[in-house]
Amino acid sequence: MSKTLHHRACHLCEAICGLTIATQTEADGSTQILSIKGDAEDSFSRGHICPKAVALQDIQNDPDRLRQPMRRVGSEWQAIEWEEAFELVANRLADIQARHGQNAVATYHGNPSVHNYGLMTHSNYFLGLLKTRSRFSATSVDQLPHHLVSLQMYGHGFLLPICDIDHSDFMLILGGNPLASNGSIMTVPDVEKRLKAIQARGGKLVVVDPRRSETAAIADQHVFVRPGQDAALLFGLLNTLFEEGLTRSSHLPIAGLDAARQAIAGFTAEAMSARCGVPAESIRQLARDFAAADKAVCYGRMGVSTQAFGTLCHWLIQLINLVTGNLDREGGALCTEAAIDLTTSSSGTHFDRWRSRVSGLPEYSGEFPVAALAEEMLTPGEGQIRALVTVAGNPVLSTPNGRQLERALDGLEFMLSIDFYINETTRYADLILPPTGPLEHDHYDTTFNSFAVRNVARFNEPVLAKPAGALHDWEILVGLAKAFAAKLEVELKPTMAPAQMIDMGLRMGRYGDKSEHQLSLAKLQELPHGIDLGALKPNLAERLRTPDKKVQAAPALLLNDLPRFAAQPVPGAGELLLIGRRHVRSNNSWMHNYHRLVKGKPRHQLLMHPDDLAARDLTDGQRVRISSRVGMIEVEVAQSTDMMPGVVSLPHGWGHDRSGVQLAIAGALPGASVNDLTDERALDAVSGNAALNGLPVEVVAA
Ligand SMILES: Nc1nc2c(c(=O)[nH]1)N[C@H]1C(S)=C(S)[C@@H](COP(=O)(O)OP(=O)(O)OC[C@H]3O[C@@H](n4cnc5c(=O)[nH]c(N)nc54)[C@H](O)[C@@H]3O)O[C@H]1N2
Ligand SMILES: Nc1nc2c(c(=O)[nH]1)N[C@H]1C(S)=C(S)[C@@H](COP(=O)(O)OP(=O)(O)OC[C@H]3O[C@@H](n4cnc5c(=O)[nH]c(N)nc54)[C@H](O)[C@@H]3O)O[C@H]1N2
Ligand code: SF4
Ligand SMILES: [Mo]
Repeated sequence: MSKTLHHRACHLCEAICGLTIATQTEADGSTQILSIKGDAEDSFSRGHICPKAVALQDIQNDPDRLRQPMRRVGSEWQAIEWEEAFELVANRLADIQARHGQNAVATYHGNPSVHNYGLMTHSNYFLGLLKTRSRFSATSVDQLPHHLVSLQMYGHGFLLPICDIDHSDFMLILGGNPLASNGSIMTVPDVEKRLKAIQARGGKLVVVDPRRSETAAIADQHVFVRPGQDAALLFGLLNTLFEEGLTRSSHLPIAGLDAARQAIAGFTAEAMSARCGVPAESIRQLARDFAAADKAVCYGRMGVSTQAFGTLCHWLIQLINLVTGNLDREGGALCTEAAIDLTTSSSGTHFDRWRSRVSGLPEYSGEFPVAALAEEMLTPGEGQIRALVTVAGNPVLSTPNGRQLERALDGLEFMLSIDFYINETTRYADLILPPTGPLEHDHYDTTFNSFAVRNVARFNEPVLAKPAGALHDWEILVGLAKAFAAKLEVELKPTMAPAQMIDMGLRMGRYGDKSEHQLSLAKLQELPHGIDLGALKPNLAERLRTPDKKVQAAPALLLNDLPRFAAQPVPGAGELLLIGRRHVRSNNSWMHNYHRLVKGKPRHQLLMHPDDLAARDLTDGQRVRISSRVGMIEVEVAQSTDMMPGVVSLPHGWGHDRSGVQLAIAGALPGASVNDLTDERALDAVSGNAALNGLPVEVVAA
C-alpha cells in the first residue's frame, strides 16, 4: 500500500485551479483517489477550489462511463474492438463522401474539446482528412462575437483583451456571472476574492444583468437591463463619454474613431433609455463613474454574447475601453502573453469566406454557426449533411431547437461520437468511442493560459495509470486517421504525442529557448504547482495584425449592423423574455449524474418575479408550461425578487429524461431543456451566433 500526492490543474472550467489529489495504490496494483483539495502552493489559484473539482473522482469511478467502443444495433449497445471500430468509421464515412460529396460529413466539437489538449492538437489530424466545410462547434452558442470583434478590430480572433482584474479599480460587468461560472474569457481562479479586492482597495464593481445574480449581489451597484438590449445601454455610455468630454487619449494607433463617433451619435443615453430600461441619467452617471476611475475595465460575457446584438455589444465594449484609455493599459484590458501563443495561429484569421448552403450564414475560422446544423441535415439537395462526427459535445441539449436537431440526427446515414457517455446526443450515434478519463492523461492548457489574468503555465502529469486497452482522445483520432487514410489510399503525415508538441511550442515561444525562462516540457515537469510569468502588460500596439497595424475603431461589418439595431422596435411592456443561468454545482449538460453535485434541492426551476406570477395567477412551486415559437416544456416555477419584472430565467443543460440518463439521487428531477424553447432562427445577424437570451415566451399553469 502506498500513498501519493499529485498536483494538477482542474480542467473542468476556465479557472484552471490547482488541485492536490491524494491517491492510494493497493498491493494488487489498483489505485483509489483518497481526496481532492485546492493546491495552496499554486500561486495563481491560491488554494481555491469549487465542488466540481471534487467530483473528478465521480467521473473516474462512474460505472456508467463508457470504457470500450460501443456499437449501436437497433436500440442495443454492443462492445466492439478498437480496430474494428476504426475500420467501420473509415468505410462508412468514405462511402458517404463518395456518394454525396465531402461536405455530406459534418463535425461538431463541444466545450470539453477546449479543455483537453489532445483534442486541440489532434482533432484536425483526423477531421482534416474529411476535407469538409460542414464544421460546427459550441463556439457559435457562446463566444463567437468576441472572436469576430477581435478579428475586425485587432486583426486576429484570439487577440482578446482580458480584464486586468488585480489592478483595476472599476469593473463594469455585463452579462457575466463569475461567482457561478468562475469566470469566462477571463481565466481567473479565486474570482470572488479578486473582485472583493477591487472593493477593498477603494474601487467599484458594477454588474448589468436582468437578474440580481450572485455576482450582482456582491457588487457596489446592480443595474437591471432589458434582455437583449445591452447594446442600447452601451451606445448611451459611449455617447456620454464623447459628448461630455470624458475620453482619454490612447497610445494605440487607431483608425476610424471619428467615423465610429459619428455613426453612433444618434444613439444618446436619452434615446436609448426606453430600449434598455435604464433611466438616461443613470446611464450618464455610470459613464462618468467609469471615466472618473483611473483604471477601469468594461467586460461582457454570455449574457451579451448570446443575444441578437452580440457582436455590436462586444464592439462597443472594446470602444468604451479604448476611448477611456483603458485598452492595453494596466488595470484595464490587456492581451495575455501565453507561453504558447494562439495569436500566431492561422485559426481565427478569416470570416465569411464562404457561406452555409441553406441560410447563407457566414463561416468563422472554417466553422458555420451551429444553429444551422439541423437545417443542413434536413434540407434535401446537393451538399445535404448525411453523417456527423461529434467530439465531446451534446448539441441536442446545448444548441437552439434541440428537438429539431434530434429529428435530424435520427435521419442520418451514420453518426460517430467520441465521448465517454451515452447522452441525449450520442444516443443517436452508430458508434461511440470513449477516451480515457481526465485523470488518466496528461494535460497542458493551450486555451485558457491564453486568456488568463496573469501569464501562467503549468503541465499536468496523469494522476492515474491508463487502463489496459484504453485510448486517449488523441490516440482515437490517430487511429481513425490511419484507418481513413488507408481507405482513401492517401499518405498520412507522421505525428507525435501532444506533450511533445507542447515541448516544441514552449521552446519556440516567448518564454522558451531564447528567453531567460527557458521554458520546456522538462522544465514545467519540475514545477508541479505551475509557473507564474508575471502580470499582464501592454503589448497590443506591437501585436496588432490588421493590414495597417492600427486598431480599427469602425469596422464596416459593425457600422452596417447599425440600421438593424435602429429598426428594432422598443420591447413591449407585456412581453415575457427568457434568459439563462449557471450554477456552481452544474457543468453545462453533464456531471448531472454525480450525487455529490446534484444533491439538495433541484436548481433548475424557472425563476419569475412575484408580480409576473400574480399577473398569471401562478403560485411559487407550481408546475408551469413555457412555450416559444419552436416548442413547449414543463418545469417548476420559483418566485424570485432577484428577477427583473418581465424576465424569467432557466438554466440550460437539463432535460435528461429523454435519454433515460440515470440521476444518482432518488427523486431528483431530470429538469427540462431550455433549448427545446430557444429558436434556431434567433441569431446575432452579424456573426450567426445563437441569440439564446431574450427569447419571447409565454408561461401558463401546466
Ligand atoms: N440556452 C443555452 N444554451 C447553451 C448555453 C447557455 O448559456 N444557454 N451555453 C452554451 C455554451 S457556453 C456551451 S460551451 C455549450 C456546451 O455545449 P456542448 O459543448 O455541446 O455540451 P457539453 O455539455 O459541454 O458536453 C459535454 C460532453 O462532453 C463529454 N466529455 C467531457 N470530457 C470529455 C473528454 O475529455 N473527451 C471527450 N471525448 N468527451 C468528453 C461529456 O461526456 C459530455 O457528453 O452549451 C451552450 N448552450
Ligand atoms: N459552474 C459552472 N461554471 C461554468 C459553466 C457551467 O455550466 N457551470 N459553463 C462554462 C462555460 S461553457 C461558459 S461559456 C462560462 C460562461 O460564463 P458566464 O458568462 O459568466 O456565465 P453565465 O452564468 O451564463 O452568465 C451569464 C449572465 O448573463 C445574464 N444575462 C442573460 N441575458 C442577459 C442580457 O440580455 N443582458 C445582460 N446584461 N445579461 C444577461 C444572466 O442572468 C447571467 O447572470 O461559464 C463556464 N463555467
Ligand atoms: S472553479 Fe472549480 S471547476 Fe473550475 S477549475 Fe476551479 S475547481 Fe475546477
Ligand atoms: Mo461555453
